[in-house]
Amino acid sequence: MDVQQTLVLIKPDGLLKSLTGNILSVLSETKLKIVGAKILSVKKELAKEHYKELKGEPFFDELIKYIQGEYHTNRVLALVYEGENAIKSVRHIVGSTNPEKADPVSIRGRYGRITQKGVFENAIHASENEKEAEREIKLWFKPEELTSISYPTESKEIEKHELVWK
Ligand code: IDP
Ligand code: MG
Repeated sequence: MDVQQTLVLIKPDGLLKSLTGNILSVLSETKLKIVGAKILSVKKELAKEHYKELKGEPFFDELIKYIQGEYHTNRVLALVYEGENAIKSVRHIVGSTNPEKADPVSIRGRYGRITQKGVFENAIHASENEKEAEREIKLWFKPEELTSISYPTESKEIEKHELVWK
């Protein structure tokens, strides 16, 4: 089995409920290593791009609000895990999408819930397959933000304004 990378997001409900430590402990059981980590506030553009395959679902608008933190806190912890069979191992420990159907000892089974908002609050996101993992890692992280780079890169001059310390 190949060494893979997978994207994990601790969603705003996970952060609001102070579940970060608990979730990271469960993930550490996989023995995978973290090769990228950052906390961020998710812009609408990123939210829509991340969930673009679900456009048209009845819960899509709520899902975009949910990941942007409109129901909880505007923070998401994004991580990249690396190791053998990383994608399936993480998905297994994360559990089913619907937290009420998820194995009770999976992360979503333990910490997720269904509310009246129309979207499952399931605490965590994990890439579904290799294609999605590549797309999502490239969407959420720059190569320089990862300690291990598994996709081709190129050097490009980028002119832009960014916020710097005064
Ligand atoms: P996944 O997160 O297990 O890969 P997806 O089908 O990709 O599941 O859906 C993305 C997210 O959208 C889910 O994690 C959940 O928060 C929400 N979601 C998916 N299906 C439903 C549904 O049927 N009702 C409400 N929310 C849903
Ligand atoms: Mg998915």
